[in-house]
Amino acid sequence: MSSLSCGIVGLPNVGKSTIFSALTNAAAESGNFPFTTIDPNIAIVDVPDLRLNKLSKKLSPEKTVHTSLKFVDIAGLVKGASEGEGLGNKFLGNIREVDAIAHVLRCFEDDVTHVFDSVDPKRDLDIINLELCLSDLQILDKRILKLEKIKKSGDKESIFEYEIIQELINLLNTGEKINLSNYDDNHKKIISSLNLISAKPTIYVLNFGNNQINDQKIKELKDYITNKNETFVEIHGLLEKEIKDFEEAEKKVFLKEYEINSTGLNQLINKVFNYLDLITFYTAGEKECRAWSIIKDSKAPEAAGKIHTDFQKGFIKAEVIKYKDFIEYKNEEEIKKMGLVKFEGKDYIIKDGDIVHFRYNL
Ligand SMILES: Nc1nc2c(ncn2[C@@H]2O[C@H](COP(=O)(O)OP(=O)(O)O)[C@@H](O)[C@H]2O)c(=O)[nH]1
Ligand SMILES: [Mg+2]
Repeated sequence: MSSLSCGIVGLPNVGKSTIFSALTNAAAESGNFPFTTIDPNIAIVDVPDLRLNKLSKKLSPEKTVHTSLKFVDIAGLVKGASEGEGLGNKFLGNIREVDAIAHVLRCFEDDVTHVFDSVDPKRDLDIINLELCLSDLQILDKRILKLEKIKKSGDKESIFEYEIIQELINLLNTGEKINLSNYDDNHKKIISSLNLISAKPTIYVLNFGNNQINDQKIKELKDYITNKNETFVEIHGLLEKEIKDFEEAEKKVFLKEYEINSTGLNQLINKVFNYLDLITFYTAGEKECRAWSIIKDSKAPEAAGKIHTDFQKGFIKAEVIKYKDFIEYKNEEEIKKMGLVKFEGKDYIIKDGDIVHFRYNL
């Protein structure tokens, strides 16, 4: 199964690569946070999951498998990227391939120069988003030219798509990104098919340092993001990277001294995961405890198909135990006795936290 991916995006020198290596180093060091580096710019990170940890503790399986997320450190975009400036088209292409975006904003002052010689995350946010919008406008302009011809034949679908695209063009021209949650399913389907960067789920990463910008500026930035109905996490990128070699106890003291919690990275991973409208179900046995992610509102056979296509083809039923019951009772026999194992058919919608055993016929 391929992992979902998150691109780390932003202007040069805002701390993207620092955060990328903090992610992977944290993984290497803590052990409960494993990762694999595929490429200097690509790493696959396990999604921290307290429920899975508990299941595993209860069953002591031979193997525990988390769901994973792929992070891609995408080189800095510059002003004019959508016009090809600074290899812009290549980097924008990299962004088009990911499922979600972590947009890093520099909130620290430093000797290291910022591309615009001054630190102003709100300005940076607008610059990057404008490039994303412009890049999508190029795609939409091409598409609408094609549709103009087809639509003359009176094809209803083309006319509908034409109207949506016109709406999107108007929006992007104002420099605002596309918020999928503002649209109904018919619109969403078409918008998703266009694979627009400016419609990808985005989390802003406020990257702080010792020498951070003043509180007023930070507050303004947070309000700005919140007013757009978007979300952010706060990270001390350099610090989280530098304490990688510390002992666990030493690390705690250090973080306390700086009055920060070490969960900036965990928060980022979990938020990306939630933002993608995913839920987690589990398979739990003595051999393996495993977390699986599926799109919200998926039915049981689709969930079975995540594990193996044969499970989906030959689906008979799903035996479902709620996570809470699984943890509360001593063993499955007891859960059965209490009538808490439910047999569900092909129309059952998998719920977050379900522990599922699929029955199938090959
Ligand atoms: N003071 C401080 N410096 C940082 C922080 N994060 C990154 N840097 C420094 O800023 C420079 C650029 O960071 P880098 O991660 O390479 O930025 P990128 O171009 O966005 O990938 C490097 O010299 C980092 O050490 C931070 O949180 N605080
Ligand atoms: Mg970099």
